[in-house]
Amino acid sequence: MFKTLFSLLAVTLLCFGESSAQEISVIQNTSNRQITSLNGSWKYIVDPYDNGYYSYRYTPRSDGFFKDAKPKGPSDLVEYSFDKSQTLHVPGDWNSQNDKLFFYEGTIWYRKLFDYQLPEGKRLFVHFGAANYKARVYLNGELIGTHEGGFTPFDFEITDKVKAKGNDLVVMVNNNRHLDAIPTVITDWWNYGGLTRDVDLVEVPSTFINNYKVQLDPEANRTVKTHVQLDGSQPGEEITLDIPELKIQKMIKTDASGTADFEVKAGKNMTYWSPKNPKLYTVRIRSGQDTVSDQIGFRTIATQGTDILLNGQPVFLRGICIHEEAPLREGRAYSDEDARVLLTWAKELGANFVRLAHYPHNEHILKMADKMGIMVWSEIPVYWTIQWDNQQTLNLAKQQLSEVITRDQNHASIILWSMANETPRSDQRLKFISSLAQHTRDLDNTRLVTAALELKYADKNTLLINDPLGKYLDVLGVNEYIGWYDGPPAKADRLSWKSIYNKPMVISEFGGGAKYGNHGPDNERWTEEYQAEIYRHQTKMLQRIPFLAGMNPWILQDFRSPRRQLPDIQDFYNRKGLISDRGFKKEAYYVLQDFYQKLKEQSNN
Ligand code: GCB
Repeated sequence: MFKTLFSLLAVTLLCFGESSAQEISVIQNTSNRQITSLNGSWKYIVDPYDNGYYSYRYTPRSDGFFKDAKPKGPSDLVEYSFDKSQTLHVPGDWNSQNDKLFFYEGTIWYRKLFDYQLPEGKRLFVHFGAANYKARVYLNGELIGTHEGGFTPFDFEITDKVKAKGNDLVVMVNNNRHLDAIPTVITDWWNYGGLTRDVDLVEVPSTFINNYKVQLDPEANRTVKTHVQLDGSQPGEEITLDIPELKIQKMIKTDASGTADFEVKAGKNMTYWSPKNPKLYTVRIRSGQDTVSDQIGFRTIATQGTDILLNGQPVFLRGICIHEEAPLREGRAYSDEDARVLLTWAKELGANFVRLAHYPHNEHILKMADKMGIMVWSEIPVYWTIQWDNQQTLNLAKQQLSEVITRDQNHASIILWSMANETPRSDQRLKFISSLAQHTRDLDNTRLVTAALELKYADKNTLLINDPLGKYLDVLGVNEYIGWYDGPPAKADRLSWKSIYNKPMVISEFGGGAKYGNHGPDNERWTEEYQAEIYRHQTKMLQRIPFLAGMNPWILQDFRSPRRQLPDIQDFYNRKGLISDRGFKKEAYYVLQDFYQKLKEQSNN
């Protein structure tokens, strides 16, 4: 059985938004469900010509690698074999697991065998945390679904296809870059391919809680708003919300579409989530045989003039950008442990905020940020050059937004949804991104909308924020590289900033490159001294900007990039990290740490 047609087609008046938007059907909070992990060793076949998919006439084959065929006798011709192939670890990108795959872009076929005894009346889904970039998923030789987009979750129901013994799950993953995709062909990060996040079998009752949102109503004081969407339900099913510590228990019936929307007033004793006190409440939702439990923090986030208000109080975002790369090994980050190390470094730096650049990161880091009290900027890879006129591309961007919002809408840590990074001004781009902003607000009005804009000079000494996109944003993100791509570090001393908007601005990037251990004068590129000098001048300049509400220097750690080739310095790393790829702190780390220490002393977050 596929997910009920009903839930797939449900166009729901979404949680606390103003107008309707398509609800994405993906099971939320899988780690708190009944799961069987399929992580571990998977057999794989490298297929640069898509030979396992296309015939020599370039038509799809009916006997492709998804059949996992074996010769039936000595005369039988089968020109591939999963059984005889090597293995890759899942989760994990392929590039960092085998030297020969370091630069590989194309198709890899993965195979996992498993047994599963599905009890009568239960349903089973195979859930992928992410697969970069396109995935075609087959079970026992049959296609069960496809997905596009490298950083968001998806699942397919296999209730009627799973066997008690000998299931054969094959996934064709392809990470070729495309002009009309999100992201497109040029990025300043590694195009890690593969099953980069957890893969699980999720067992649920025949009617189950597919999606829920339990958040404070931004419009009403201490009101907990709840939205629940059941899958497989009859109208009028009972739903119970339980927050024992707040003595909240509320029972309600779903409407004809299996949805329930309701609100409950929390008492005065409710503690708001904040970096100082990242209080999480155990929240339980029950319906029939299904119970989902979560740890949810309650907070509000809003703007007032040029301030960002957390729980009604102005907050300055002391941030740092992070790519989803493993801190202490090569490749994509995917674990709780990776998240702990990255966020501990950010915390030691004095940060209360991180920008998870440039695409949705894995869920482990959001859970960790909730627990550690770190506010998060989350974004989709609408980066640099996108086909602004292409409706399909816009749909894809919206789909990625829907998927990440559905997955993360209960994480208190996320305060900002970012629509795009450094996109060139044009009418088409304005239409595209403003429509993403509207889509985001339709799905979630408990967070603010931002984008990382490019800088404009009004004259030689004045920077002016006047990008027309600013009109559609709550918070203006601005990337600038004064001292690196834009003049020497001391140039920052003579600049003043103006904005046509009465809105908060966050410097979403600044920085410069240094190779750890490379020392020299502070005007010599790639030395730690030069990088530290940029941070000294930048931090002085930033203090003079009246509408500055936060900052996210670029970046916590050196990261892989195919665009950074300089031998002995870059060697395919972007070196703007404050910490080296091996985990060593550079001089600039300490400059920023001192600055954040001073800011911290002046604030209560
Ligand atoms: C940027 C981009 C970021 C790059 C960075 C750089 O403006 O947003 O993705 O990595 O500059 O290092 O040039």
